[in-house]
Amino acid sequence: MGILVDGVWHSGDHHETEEHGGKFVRKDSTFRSWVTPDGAAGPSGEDGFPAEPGRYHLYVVTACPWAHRTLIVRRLKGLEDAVSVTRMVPEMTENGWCFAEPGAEPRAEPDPLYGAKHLYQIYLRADPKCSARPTVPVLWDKQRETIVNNESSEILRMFNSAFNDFAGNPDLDLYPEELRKDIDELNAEIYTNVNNGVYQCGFSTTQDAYDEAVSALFATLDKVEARLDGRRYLIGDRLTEADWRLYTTLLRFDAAYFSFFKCNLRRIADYPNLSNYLRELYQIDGIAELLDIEDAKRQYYSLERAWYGRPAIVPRGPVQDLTAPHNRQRLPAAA
Ligand SMILES: N[C@@H](CCC(=O)N[C@@H](CS)C(=O)NCC(=O)O)C(=O)O
Repeated sequence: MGILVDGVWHSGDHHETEEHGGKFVRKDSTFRSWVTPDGAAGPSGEDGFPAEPGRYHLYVVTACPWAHRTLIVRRLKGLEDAVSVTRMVPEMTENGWCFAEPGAEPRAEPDPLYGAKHLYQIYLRADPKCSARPTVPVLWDKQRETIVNNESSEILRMFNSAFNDFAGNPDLDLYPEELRKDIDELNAEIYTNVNNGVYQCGFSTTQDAYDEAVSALFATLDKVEARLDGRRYLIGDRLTEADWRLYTTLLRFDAAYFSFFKCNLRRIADYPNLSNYLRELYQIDGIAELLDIEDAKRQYYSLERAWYGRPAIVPRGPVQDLTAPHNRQRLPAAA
């Protein structure tokens, strides 16, 4: 998990937890411009890029929960023809994320734009003096040949509203005006304690930091379990971005976070509401195929090499069936 400093690539682990008492503190994303329908500035005055079909490219690792959520919204909005995608190899290497060799991977491709080998080369193309962690997802502008944005929560919002003129599903709104306050509040807690919380459990380098993270994670999961008792979805009777942001963590939980990140007080399978809710979302048309859970296991366990200096061993289990029926029809959903 290397890092770029002033345009120079440094391999190795650079999480600097010792500066934060053993806690994992995620760095803010670097590129924060916005695509808007007409190229006007973004919601907080960010540089604007105009939405145009075929102009933007998404670099992802499907195993990454942050990248996965942008793929989900791209799919739900019907943006497959408008925004192209390259999937990278789901394995963390000395050189960070890598593009696949032609034909070598079942679910990853070479870089179609520049023939790059590593993601950090794409960051350097955007800014030769770049200082950043080369993370996925990356939204790339083929015309200006630069990174528009590498923050998934923002890419998700752009896909939701900027490309409606050529989206297959322009009427779908995952962040409706009247629900924004509730969505933002839930997102904040779920991001801190769950989406990022699992990483804090896994990346902590002191017992206290881990103990704090694991308590907060399960306190929030317990709360969400209770919330889903009377509501079909997180906000109520309609799916919003809050659900899809939670979904990508729930989907990886039992297969990766429970074991590899020591998030092991309970499995999602042990929560009746969360597990049924997870299966409902997984079974929505077009969703399951966006991630093969084996890729997620491969991605997380690939860290064993960097952490323990030996080849990674990917565990066989757990046995789980996300296609099994769910019971969520008992709660009302909006038409
Ligand atoms: N805040 C970013 C986080 C993205 C992120 O951390 N992605 C991980 C993959 S799961 C990554 O690329 N990590 C590489 C690294 O940290 O070096 C977002 O939501 O887009």
